[in-house]
Amino acid sequence: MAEKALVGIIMGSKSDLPVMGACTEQLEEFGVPFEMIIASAHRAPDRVHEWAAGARERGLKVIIAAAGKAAHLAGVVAAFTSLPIVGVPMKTSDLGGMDSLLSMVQMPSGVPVACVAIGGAKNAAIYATQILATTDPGYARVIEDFKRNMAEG
Ligand code: RP5
Repeated sequence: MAEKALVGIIMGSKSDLPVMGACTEQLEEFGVPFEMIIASAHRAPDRVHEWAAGARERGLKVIIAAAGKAAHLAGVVAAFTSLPIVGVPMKTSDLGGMDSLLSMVQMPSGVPVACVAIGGAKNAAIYATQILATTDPGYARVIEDFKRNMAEG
């Protein structure tokens, strides 16, 4: 049986997949089981609602939400779950991703979304694992090893 997902990844379009590959690769390297869905806050709001509302019950501990342009996805997901959300603003052709970044990071008081850099898919994976590591010593060791390797170059 496949391991139960701890991280949920949602993205607004299949066009986000190439960038989000850096996120899934990092989670795989860390041994973090994840589930992934493509569902836009604008094009498929009902799907987003259903997925986000059931996330905690499915066993997820943290959600990574990636979207571009008027990037409401992370905030909409945050509206439907008490799990922590890490947003990944996508680089865009018209405004270079500033549109995505500002849409995502400027959440109103009371509905937080943590936000990594434009295209920061790998950091989202690391941050999500760090959240898991607050209660899981195994993931804490994984992060400590990762940081040690990075320091050694
Ligand atoms: C957002 O709009 C997606 O997250 C994507 O980054 C952007 C463009 O989507 P496509 O037009 O490529 O499907 O919803």
